[in-house]
Amino acid sequence: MSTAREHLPGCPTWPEDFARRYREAGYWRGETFGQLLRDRARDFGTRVALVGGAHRWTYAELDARVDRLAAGLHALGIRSRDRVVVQLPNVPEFYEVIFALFRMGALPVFALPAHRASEIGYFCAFTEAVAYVIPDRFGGFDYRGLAEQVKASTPTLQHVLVLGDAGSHTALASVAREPVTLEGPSPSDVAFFQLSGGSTGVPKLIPRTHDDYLYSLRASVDVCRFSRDTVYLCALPAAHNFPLSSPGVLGTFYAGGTAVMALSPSPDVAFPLIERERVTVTALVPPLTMVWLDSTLAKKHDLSSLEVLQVGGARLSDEAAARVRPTLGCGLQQVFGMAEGLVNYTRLDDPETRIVTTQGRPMSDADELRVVDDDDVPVAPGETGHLLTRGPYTIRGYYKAEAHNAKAFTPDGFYRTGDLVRLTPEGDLVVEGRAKDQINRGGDKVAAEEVENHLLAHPSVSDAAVVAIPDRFLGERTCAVVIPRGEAPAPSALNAFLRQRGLASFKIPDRIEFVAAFPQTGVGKVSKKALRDSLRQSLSTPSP
Ligand code: OOB
Repeated sequence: MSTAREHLPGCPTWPEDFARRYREAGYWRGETFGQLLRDRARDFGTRVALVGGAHRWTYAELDARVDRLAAGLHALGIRSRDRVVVQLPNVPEFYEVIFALFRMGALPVFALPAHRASEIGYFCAFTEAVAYVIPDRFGGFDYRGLAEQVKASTPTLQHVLVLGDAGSHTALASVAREPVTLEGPSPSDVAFFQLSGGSTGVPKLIPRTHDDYLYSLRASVDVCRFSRDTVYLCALPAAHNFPLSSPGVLGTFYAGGTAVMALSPSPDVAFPLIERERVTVTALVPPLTMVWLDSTLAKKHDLSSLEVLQVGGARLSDEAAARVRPTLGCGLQQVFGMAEGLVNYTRLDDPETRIVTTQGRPMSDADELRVVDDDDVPVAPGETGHLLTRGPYTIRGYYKAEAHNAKAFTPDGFYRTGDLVRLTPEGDLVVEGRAKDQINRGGDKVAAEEVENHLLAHPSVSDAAVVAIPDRFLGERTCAVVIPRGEAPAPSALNAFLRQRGLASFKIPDRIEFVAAFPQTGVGKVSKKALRDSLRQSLSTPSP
């Protein structure tokens, strides 16, 4: 195995002494994703890897399709380390595409189906992407028009590959060629970019290597006891770190199990799939968990195969957590993770109270945690503080973000998660809040500054501050507090303006309030805490 290759410029990496230690301790084993699929095809060739739509692909079929697609992408001119923005819904082809890219060392940038021109244009431009992969239509939206728009403003973008009716672009189905031998990546190479939920004006890109991500899969598979008998339902957006790798679909492949794709997480789509495919495990965010718990469909479908429901992405209330087993008849596993790395799980055999009241503990004994005060000084045991973390699958920096990295990481390489946590005497984490300027809208992360910048572009907006307001269903919703310039615009007009600027719909404020001035902190900055507090008082009636 060679590790001598230069790293991709702009991707901070682990210091050599850490890398050596992680290799020597066996965390990094010199595997790559391309080889992983090859190995599974060899060992489990005839077993079903992936079910979705009309497809039912065995490991051997998936492997062969990946080889053909990789050859076709290579024939188009896509090369090792080229960036490719992938924005596909929960279809089997998602994995065909990303494994083809993995195998040739090209780098998927994982966009979500909800992203629009603002986000996609930025990802394509920032990563200098050469290709963009989309469905023709999904969720009532035509991605081909979006691709036109993005292509016009991204000089590097040469290919738009469409799953389905390609229109003026290239049909993904037409790309495959006879397999050719391609030089694969090194295990220490970046494999892809995940997106950060972030708190800054633009989303940050998270470079994950084959070595580190495969270790996170192996550890996840171990903790979650995935095996050849696992049937995993992918109900959350496939590109998100949780259903991708905690242990998710990639963990399912690692274990030789079967992944089933649900185009929607709603009970009318997911429950029949659980019944038909005898699904054993799936992952949801808290609001969807509430929908499943309250669904009358639970009685109409046989969900008895379901052993574990994983819930994460946002804080699950203890009350909802306690309802999972009695209502759905399966175990609960809380998952507190982040695309930057660290993932905490409650363990399957933990006592019920620990599962219901905590967000679990790190999956690896090599995860280092610090809980500190505002000055980076460790708090007393059991006190709430900022969570910092470092380890063999937690990044050391975002892609091409030197100035931001200096703030987001400590000098000795700990990632500042922005989460406020406390540690229980048993060593479990409880998420108590958040210090980062972000709204966690039921698992969908909204960076306040990003929305504020878009609002500030409106001629009638003098200043804007975006904050979270409590919500019974989503946990939090987004409120934009605006100081108007002259007469206040209609909230609907402001939201239409944001949509027209191409902002993903989950980032459009749920509520807009107009004020004459913002409360200030001692040093004259906007006090978001005071804003949140005053909104909480004035919004005692739930908004429609
Ligand atoms: C997951 O990843 P991201 O990158 O979308 O968001 C990470 C952030 C965390 O820093 C934390 O603020 C929040 O989401 N979060 C939770 C949580 N899980 C994530 N907050 C409270 N309780 C939880 N259980 O969201 C993610 C990645 C991998 C696995 C699971 C979730």
